[in-house]
Amino acid sequence: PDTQVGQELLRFPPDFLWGAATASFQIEGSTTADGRGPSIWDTFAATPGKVEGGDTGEPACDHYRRYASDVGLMADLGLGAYRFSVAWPRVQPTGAGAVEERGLAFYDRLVDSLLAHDIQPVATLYHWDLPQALEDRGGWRDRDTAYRFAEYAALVHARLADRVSVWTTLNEPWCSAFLGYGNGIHAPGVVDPKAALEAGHHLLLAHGLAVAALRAQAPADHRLSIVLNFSSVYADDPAHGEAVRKVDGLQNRFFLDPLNGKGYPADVVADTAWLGDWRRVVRDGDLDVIAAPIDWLGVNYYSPTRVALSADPSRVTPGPFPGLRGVDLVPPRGELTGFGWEVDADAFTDLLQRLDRDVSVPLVVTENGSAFPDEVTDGRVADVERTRYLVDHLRSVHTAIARGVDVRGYFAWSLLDNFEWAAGYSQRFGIVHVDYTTQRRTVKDSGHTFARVVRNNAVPSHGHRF
Ligand code: GBH
Repeated sequence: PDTQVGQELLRFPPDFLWGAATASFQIEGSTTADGRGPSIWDTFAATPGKVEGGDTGEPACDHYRRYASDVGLMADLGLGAYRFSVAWPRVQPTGAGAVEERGLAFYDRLVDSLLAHDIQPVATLYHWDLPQALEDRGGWRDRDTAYRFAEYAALVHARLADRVSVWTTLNEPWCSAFLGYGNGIHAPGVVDPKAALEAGHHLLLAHGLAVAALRAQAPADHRLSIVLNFSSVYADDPAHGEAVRKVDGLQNRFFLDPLNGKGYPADVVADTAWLGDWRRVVRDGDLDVIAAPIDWLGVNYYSPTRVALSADPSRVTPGPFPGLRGVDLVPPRGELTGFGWEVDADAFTDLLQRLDRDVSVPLVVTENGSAFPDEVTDGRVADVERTRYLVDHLRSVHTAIARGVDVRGYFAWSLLDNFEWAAGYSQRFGIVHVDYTTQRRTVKDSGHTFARVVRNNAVPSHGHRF
């Protein structure tokens, strides 16, 4: 009954890594437990009007206390890997100096529990929860934050290095810089496009310094990476290629090119020059630090971006892209997720093939997923749209691999419904449903489907039932 006529299995490579991803602030709760200091997201969420429904990091998924049963859930799903992030303010409550042993001990317990279930830990050192004390000194606008990050990264790595060998420095510096300091829809909520580009540089510098620090102390088999959020950019009218170039520059190449040792893209530098000279923060040697070799690149993909040239070429484009002018961001079309993001699985294959040309290290899909409003009915969550999104996007990954792209793994975003940043708890991305009143977890149909994908190391060639 599960299969359709003509259905076959599309197999993934033998050692393909299957997992699910989360982030500390989105799931942990317990925001004042065991000496944790405040982060910029605690402050932002406590500021009226910033997060939908006035939602905060409490209780989230209460994962700080329920991690052991959550790891049990991962084991039930058959996951081979789990991507989590470490909360900097748990480890260094003020972002510098003294280590809070109780905070570090939580990640010890989490890692031990994963290993006891044969689940490979994949640790992200920064998924947006900057210690508030560092923001009070300028946050990512201040160069010093990059050095503090490298120190913090080295001490977390030193503690877990005997058990965790796969590491990510930053998750999506695009969001930290451009949403945090550009249009202010994320913490710390600063609206200053020039500062956003400067923050982008300090984040890349922080990555490079952390890679150097980890490399100096890591065993040779440790694998270091950064995770970027990419989008394929399209214009309907081929005459609007200039709009594609501009948005691709700020979405993708601003981060990719310096990591690839090419420095900041000349066209982006020219397009943003009217904001003032943000490159004054780029010091001699910084670009070499940023270009430190990594072992793999994390790819987060959700939706494509559609653009057109504005009728008025000097019009400043409202939205997250600092300094963008003369471009209209075209509304999404076709099937949309509950968040209003466009569903386009072919754009994912395009993206992976493009990255294969632009990147010389293996790729891992570190996030991919969709938000829809789910309900538990008789103990079941029939999330038809999310299941279809999942299977279609997995077929896109399979197609890219068949075309020669070196993709080593796929992590579903997210293991659990969780605190969806400015949208609070209103958007559910989990393959497992969370009832925020009872903290009950219910594996959604998409979760059961993902478990079958993992078990078979394959997706069905047609349809979505499996
Ligand atoms: C990721 O960011 C985060 O890493 C993760 O923490 C988060 O929970 C997850 O995605 C879901 O949001 O407005 O239609 O043009 C995603 C970065 C940037 C992707 C904005 C979608 C806008 C799409 N996002 N982008 S649209």
